[in-house]
Amino acid sequence: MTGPYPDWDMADLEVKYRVHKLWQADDKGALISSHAGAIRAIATRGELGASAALMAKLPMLEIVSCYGMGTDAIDLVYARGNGIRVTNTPDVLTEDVADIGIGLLLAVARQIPQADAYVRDGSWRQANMPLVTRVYGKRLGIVGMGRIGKAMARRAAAFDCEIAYFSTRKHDDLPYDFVSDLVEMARQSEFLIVTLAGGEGTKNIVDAQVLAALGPDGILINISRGSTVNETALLAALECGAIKGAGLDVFWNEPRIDERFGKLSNVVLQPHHGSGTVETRKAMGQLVRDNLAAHFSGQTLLTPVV
Ligand code: 8YV
Repeated sequence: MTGPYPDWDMADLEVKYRVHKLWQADDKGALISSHAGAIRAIATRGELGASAALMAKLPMLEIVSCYGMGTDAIDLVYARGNGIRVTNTPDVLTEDVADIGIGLLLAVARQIPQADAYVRDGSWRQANMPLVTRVYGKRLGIVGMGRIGKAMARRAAAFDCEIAYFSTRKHDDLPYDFVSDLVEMARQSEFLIVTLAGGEGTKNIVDAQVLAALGPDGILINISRGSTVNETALLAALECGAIKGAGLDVFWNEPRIDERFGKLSNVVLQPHHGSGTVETRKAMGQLVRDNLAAHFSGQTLLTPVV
């Protein structure tokens, strides 16, 4: 295991397998080399993944089971080329991640954290709080129209938002406006919600030009991967008011994020916690364990990626 899972998963895994805990080892290289000939599976987390260098050290490796939907941190090319199966945890986390997308949007636009502080610190006794931004009925652009993008759109529809999306293709079955140019969609949107998968193909896709098009009244929400947004451009835009605000669940260099975020008053920050509910994490852990069990009993994998 590259990182810890909740106790209910650890307990089950430790009964069924001989578990080596990479995150606890002082000398990770020594732990890997001393068990390299025996390790047949890696249980990893979305943000930790499995590099080609790690997999190459494990000649008996058969499967990487990821506790997460995103497999951008797993070298899928290496896995494919070396007959290593890869599984992830799609579907079970979709609704929770979309929930936090809406939560962040409301928190930033309606300034819920600031309003909470306003009540607590007694400012309300002196004056009414300054007015905030409406969410209902606004123009909302969704970047990426996969499972989470669709779940986000369903929620935004309940707020009577006008919904557009940018995606690799038009989805004829969806009633939302397809915009093939991301800058153009940002120009048309008051809120931009990033739900894309991470990886090389989407790296820094939200760049300075997209943020400039979103403009000084625009709000950016990122519930996908930090890599999809050019963070240098985002920090600059937030600091100078080129966009109004941002709600961010994901960052570059998690968990040691850029300290400039903490100094901004127009952001609401989350510790990569979109899927972080007890209910979803239980389902994710179950799926990791079920995929491993299926593999080792010769059954079909439940959610194969490779
Ligand atoms: C993390 C995620 O995996 O599903 C994903 O792709 O990024 C998250 O659900 C989660 O934090 C567990 O590591």
